[in-house]
Amino acid sequence: MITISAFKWVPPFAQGLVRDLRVRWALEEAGLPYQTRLIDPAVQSSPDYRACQPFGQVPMFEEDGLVLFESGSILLHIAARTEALLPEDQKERARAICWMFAALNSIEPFVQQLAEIDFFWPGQEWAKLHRPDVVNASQRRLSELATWLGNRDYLERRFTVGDLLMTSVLRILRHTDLMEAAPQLKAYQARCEARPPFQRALRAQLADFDQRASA
Ligand SMILES: N[C@@H](CCC(=O)N[C@@H](CS)C(=O)NCC(=O)O)C(=O)O
Repeated sequence: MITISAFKWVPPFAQGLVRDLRVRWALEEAGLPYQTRLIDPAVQSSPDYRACQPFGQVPMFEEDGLVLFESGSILLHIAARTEALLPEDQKERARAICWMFAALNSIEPFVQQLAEIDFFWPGQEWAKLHRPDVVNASQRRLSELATWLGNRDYLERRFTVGDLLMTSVLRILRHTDLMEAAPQLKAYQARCEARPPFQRALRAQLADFDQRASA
């Protein structure tokens, strides 16, 4: 049985964003059952957990003695097991993986910086000064992504793990109005999030937080 780590609880601003969500989504798309290891800050810093996830973060993936960390690598490992996430055609496969890297390396650093400024450093003078530059950089990347997308339904011919990861990254902007300037990108995100596997994954993450809240 696959085990993934997730947080026992996070504040509302982070619920529905924590990176185990993208792994749950991939597992749902692949039809692979999993269980969660719910952790708290004490576990995060424990030697036992650090042996699985060197940075003490979530998500961590474990199956049959194989332990993986970094959501991108976990997604690639899951996607390689199903045509539902990675096409069999070698060129299409390579393009899907290309979009995974684009999501992680060309979009996420900007939107993550913005989220950190807004959630972790609000009111700090340096953050107020730096924020407009981060907004501009994020907007530029969104506009470039929207241009690529054009009238396509997905980043390539069909839904792949590249879309799953890109959508997961775009969600980080949900507290802003940045997506309003790119209606086709917003529609793309909505199209991917309407998939039943995403809805199941989201419900599962939120249910784990509810479980802790009612404990
Ligand atoms: N690059 C890592 C980032 C993981 C990450 O930032 N996880 C967050 C939750 S979304 C976390 O565990 N934060 C707590 C910490 O960094 O101590 C990945 O994609 O897996």
